[in-house]
Amino acid sequence: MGHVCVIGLGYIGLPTATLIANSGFKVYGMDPVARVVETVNRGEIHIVEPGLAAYVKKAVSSGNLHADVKPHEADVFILAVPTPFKEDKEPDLSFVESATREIAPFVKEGNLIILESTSPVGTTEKVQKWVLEERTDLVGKNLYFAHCPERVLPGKIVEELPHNDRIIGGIDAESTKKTVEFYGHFVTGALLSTDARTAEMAKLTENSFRDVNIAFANELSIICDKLGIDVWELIRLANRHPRVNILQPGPGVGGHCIAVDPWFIVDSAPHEARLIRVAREVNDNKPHIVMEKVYDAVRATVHPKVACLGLAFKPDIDDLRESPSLQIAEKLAAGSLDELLVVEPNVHELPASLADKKNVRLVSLEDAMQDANIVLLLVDHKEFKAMDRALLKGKTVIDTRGIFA
Ligand code: SAJ
Repeated sequence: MGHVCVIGLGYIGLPTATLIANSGFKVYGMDPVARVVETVNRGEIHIVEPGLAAYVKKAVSSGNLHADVKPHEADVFILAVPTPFKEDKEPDLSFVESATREIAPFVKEGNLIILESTSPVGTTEKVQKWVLEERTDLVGKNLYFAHCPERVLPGKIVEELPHNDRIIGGIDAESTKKTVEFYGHFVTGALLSTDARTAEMAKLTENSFRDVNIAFANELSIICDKLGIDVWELIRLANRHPRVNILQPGPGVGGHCIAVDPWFIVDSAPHEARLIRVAREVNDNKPHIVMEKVYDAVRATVHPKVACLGLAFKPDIDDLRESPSLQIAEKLAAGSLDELLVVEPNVHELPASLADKKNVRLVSLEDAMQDANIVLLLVDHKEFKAMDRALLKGKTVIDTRGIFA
């Protein structure tokens, strides 16, 4: 079977490299961080993702997965590097560009180069341009380029990766065909052919669709607060209509995808993407609305003691990155509160941004319920859903996820 080089061993690159290795390919994983490379080569993982550890161990011990800080010659190259945005919300393609220029010396005629990173429209064409700038000797030779965006849900990556349908868009028909053939070796979901620009836009569209729909729910929650209506009951009732399916309001939108990708569309079409931009603004503003509610409660309470339930960006995971709940806890900790109790069943210690604050303590749910008189529910973790509601008696409860309703 062929050789594959996967660039970037993060949340997408590592599971992808592992899946391909466990399907019989020889895979060279490349990551610039030496610690990541050493960890993977020991058959261990540096990220938290259910089921991934055993999967990586199997791939490494079979000899099919080996990591290095440098790329390796291969038949197929997969780019799975971050695509964040800059201060002004402009896409930052510097990781894609540097990874592309780094693999260029290893590329041979007939190779297939696949971009998996979520990217603005036109990026796959740029990858082709960057390779040919580095390798003028390959101009006019057969090289294949395609975009195949990842679509897995953090927390369910190992489960979803082989089964999800994939969108595959090449820069030409031959590139699309070769990429479909390649993914057919390890993906059982449907492989849907299109062109590179449509594939890029499809991924951005999926996450923007979710963002706009969450913004709708978040805006409803703000309107309902003003009108004295229970938004959770409202949504439950409205969703009984056969063609209505409103998502759930929350303290804001976290993670590294949904809060980022819509900006790539806004950047490409700033005058046209009006709804998509406003949705982002509504969701980004939600943590501030939650903070205002907490401050109202603090002002109305003698000796206020606030307990934050949850820091993760969504339920039952330990991922605190880009989490609106963490953002809220950090702001509260920086304020004038004497004591902020934090309950996060999925971590053993506070993140650095809270650990150095004298007024913050990571406590058990029981201790928080004992001590706090203001309870701020931020994440619908299973432990909180199962909690005895009687413990909330006499406390001011701010429930951003509607689990106590
Ligand atoms: N959220 C709400 N209300 C909801 C649903 C979600 O407030 O009704 C919040 C969550 O609490 C979280 C944020 O939105 O803070 C995002 O969570 P998520 O579960 O919607 O999505 P992610 O970021 O974990 O993964 C998304 C997925 N995309 C879609 O569902 C369209 C996943 O399939 C993508 O692969 C992933 O982004 C990605 O990597 O792009």
